[in-house]
Amino acid sequence: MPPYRPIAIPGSEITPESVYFRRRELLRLGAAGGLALAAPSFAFGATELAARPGGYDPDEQVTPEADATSYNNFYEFGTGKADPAAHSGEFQPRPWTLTVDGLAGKPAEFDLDQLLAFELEERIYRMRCVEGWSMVIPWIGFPLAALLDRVEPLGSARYVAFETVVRPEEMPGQRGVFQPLPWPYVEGLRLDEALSPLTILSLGMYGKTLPNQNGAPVRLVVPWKYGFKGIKSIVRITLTEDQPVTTWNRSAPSEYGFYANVNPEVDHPRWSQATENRIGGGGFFGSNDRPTLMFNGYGDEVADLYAGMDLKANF
Ligand SMILES: Nc1nc2c(c(=O)[nH]1)N[C@H]1C(S)=C(S)[C@@H](COP(=O)(O)O)O[C@H]1N2
Ligand SMILES: [Mo]
Repeated sequence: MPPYRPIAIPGSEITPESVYFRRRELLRLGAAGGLALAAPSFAFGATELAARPGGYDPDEQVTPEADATSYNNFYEFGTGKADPAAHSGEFQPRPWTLTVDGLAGKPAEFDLDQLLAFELEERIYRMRCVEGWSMVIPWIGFPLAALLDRVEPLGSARYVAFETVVRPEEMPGQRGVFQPLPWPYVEGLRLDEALSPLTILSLGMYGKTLPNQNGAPVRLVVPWKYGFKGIKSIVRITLTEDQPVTTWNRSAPSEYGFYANVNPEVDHPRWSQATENRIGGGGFFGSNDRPTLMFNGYGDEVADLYAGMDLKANF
């Protein structure tokens, strides 16, 4: 069973003028609507989530769009959760150039139209932040593997490095007196993690192009890892032989590992990772806390990547 269902947007429907995705009924995922997702090929619909061992609530729902676009981490626009939505209005995600280079037989540059011409799919993924909150987001994107295939990785390539744009004139968090992080924001994956069919480059969410605060125009989504792996507004992807430097690991190595795998047994030094607070979705009486699952519940798909590794030492 494939882990996703193609969204089937013909390339001809995507033009520079209408960079807008067809809104789908399945975005209306609700208690009743979720049942419509029971198509056998859709592994991450609500019904499947409920059926997974280790058990998410049967009513696990897509996070309200208003929450997913107003509660963000994107330090280039400020360190508060409301800052990215409030202070990303000046950011210009078009035109855009994504350079893919390094240990590649055919390094290349991709503009937005070329990225939109990849076969786009919708993926509803559970997302988990190391801070202890989680969401369920309907992304639109394509497997990173498809992009990497295009540039023909050399046999010596073992890792993939990612880099966010630096634009102090459009990103208030990069021009303040207080610089919370070194820029550019950088991230990395091992090549086999990057080639996992679950790993996508996202160009949209909730049936639309990405809002600036969520990483327009193109960002990484790696659903079994903590959110900081999901680097936003990417301008460069580089195939490397050595393990790349990653922003949070460099800033606080004892708190944020290179692997960033969701592992409820490895506490953050200052707080537990055993449970998570699901943003939005009610919880009128009491909390929205739920147990955190190993690999964020995607173990069936990705546990093999870490066979033989000590995931407490490599967190
Ligand atoms: N460039 C950049 N990418 C980033 C961040 C950032 O500060 N800058 N924050 C990361 C963190 S900590 C999280 S939890 C996710 C949040 O993504 P979301 O706002 O789409 O939920 O983005 C990640 N990607
Ligand atoms: Mo995060």
